[in-house]
Amino acid sequence: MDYSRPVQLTRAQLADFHAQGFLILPALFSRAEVEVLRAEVPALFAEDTSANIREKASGEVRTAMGLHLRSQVYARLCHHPRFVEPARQILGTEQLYIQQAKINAKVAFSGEAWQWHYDFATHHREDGVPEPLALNLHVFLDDVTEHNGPLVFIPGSHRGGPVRTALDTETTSYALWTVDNDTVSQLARAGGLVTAAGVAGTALIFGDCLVHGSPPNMSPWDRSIFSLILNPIANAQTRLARPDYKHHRDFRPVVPLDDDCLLAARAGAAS
Ligand SMILES: O=C(O)CCC(=O)C(=O)O
Repeated sequence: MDYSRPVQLTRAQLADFHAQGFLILPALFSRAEVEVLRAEVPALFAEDTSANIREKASGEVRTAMGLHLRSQVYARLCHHPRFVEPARQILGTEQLYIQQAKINAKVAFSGEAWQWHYDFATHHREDGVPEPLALNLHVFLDDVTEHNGPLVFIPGSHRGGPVRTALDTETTSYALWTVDNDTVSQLARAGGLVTAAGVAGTALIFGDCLVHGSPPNMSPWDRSIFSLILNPIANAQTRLARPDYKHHRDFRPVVPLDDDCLLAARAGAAS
């Protein structure tokens, strides 16, 4: 991977994204960059804030939200050209705002599931987002394997548009609009299932109607993934019901920083 230039997706990758609904970009961020990101995590998880949402059973942090407002390093990551440029390319606009910036952790032995869902169900029903355009961009902060609670995608499940959902407030501590088993079976019969695994630094990009979920982490290995949601400003939320950390209200366009912005943050901190 050439880390010296902003990543432009190839035509084949763009075609794949539209056909499958997601991309897996192995080692998009280097080990050194991942270390800069990981170094922030203990202090963020230790904060006593409603933006740190805890697992139902263990009380461990399940998701830590609003991160670009809580950490300079994560603010840089949200403006990283390797995230922003592909998002601009896919969506065909430079006018994107940061909708959500979080880490989903799954602690060894106790990290809980994310039920089958697609993101637009929540964006539309909770926040009044008009169209399923938002992109979810992930970077793995740990190696993610089939054992430690990886995301599982149903390829092509976005193609028929939004499917039926119901609000699940019981299964986990995070209320989610979920897809029922019959619909998942039908979609998986057509598209199969893909496990999104890779070494730390691997990135994912997936669309707002792609059905996905992730199993509990019963392995002895932690699993943390950073997730940035970028949405076109023209498609912004129309209902400000949820807290800012779940859907940010700053609709200014995200402007990419230099490609070395993460390593520069570490150099700045050391000097
Ligand atoms: O972190 C996970 O396992 C699930 C994340 C997810 O479903 C999402 O970002 O929409």
